[in-house]
Amino acid sequence: MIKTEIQGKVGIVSLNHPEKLNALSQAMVHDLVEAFESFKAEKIRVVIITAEPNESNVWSAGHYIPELPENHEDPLGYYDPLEVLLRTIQRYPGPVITQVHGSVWGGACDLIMSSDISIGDSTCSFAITPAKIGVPYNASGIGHFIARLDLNQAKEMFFTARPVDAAMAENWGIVNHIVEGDQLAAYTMEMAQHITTLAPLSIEVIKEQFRILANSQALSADVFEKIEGLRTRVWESKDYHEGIKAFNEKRKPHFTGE
Ligand code: YXS
Repeated sequence: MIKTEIQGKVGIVSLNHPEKLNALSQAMVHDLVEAFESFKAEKIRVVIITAEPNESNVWSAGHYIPELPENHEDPLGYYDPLEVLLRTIQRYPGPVITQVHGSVWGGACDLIMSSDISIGDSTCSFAITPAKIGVPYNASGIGHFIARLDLNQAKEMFFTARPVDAAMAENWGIVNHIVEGDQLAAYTMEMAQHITTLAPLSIEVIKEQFRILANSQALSADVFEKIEGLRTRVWESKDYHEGIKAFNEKRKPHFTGE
């Protein structure tokens, strides 16, 4: 489901499941986490995540919806495979760059926010979609958006679930740069190769400090339990099941707030 390649000290991992628009299934996430582990063992300094092109021009359709649990379980719990992948990216001991051609949906948008640098072309767009499906998004995920965006921009993304286009994404800082489509891979690789010429330990430790400082908002146990209680109401709701059912039946969901 993925392709991997190494160029010097740069690892490239490419999402490659066109039939399901690179939706982040457990199987694909497993392969991705394994690729990161093997890059780490080989002391790869920078990882680029990209996607093989598909007819729908989708970089990734997000969480693999048929795998969202319907048995009264948290759909985005700490050990959900996608959550494990996001932490793997954030804890990788070198920068992870996302190279984006096409649209990015749901959990894949969180993956972009969890990467260190993003570079896109004019086709890229970004939508965070829990409100389309009835998913109680988790606190760590919301934190990834707050760390990257202004609060009002993050709220607009979550409340409308609409794609943010390339120009707006550059303006808001979802991506660092928008470049011409035919320059995208070369531009990204040049940046990655340049980073590999700099001091490895310095970069590794700075990245870890960014991660710690971005997460430094302390939550009391009481507040954390309140958040979990609020979210439980959502995954136990009729709307959550309706969102998944509607996707499977290829129709618009009918939400009632129950
Ligand atoms: O019917 P077949 O077997 O050909 O499969 C279709 C789709 O069912 C499948 N597919 C997916 N399968 C599992 N999980 C997905 N997320 C997913 N998305 C698509 O791929 C085949 C081709 O899709 P199709 O026919 O709809 O392609 P299209 O070109 O007409 O439309 C492309 C999209 C991206 C606009 C459309 O596929 C779409 O809206 N997909 C869902 C995007 C989305 O809302 N993703 C969020 C997933 S849930 C998630 O990530 C979090 C839990 S949350 O929402 O909370 O952030």
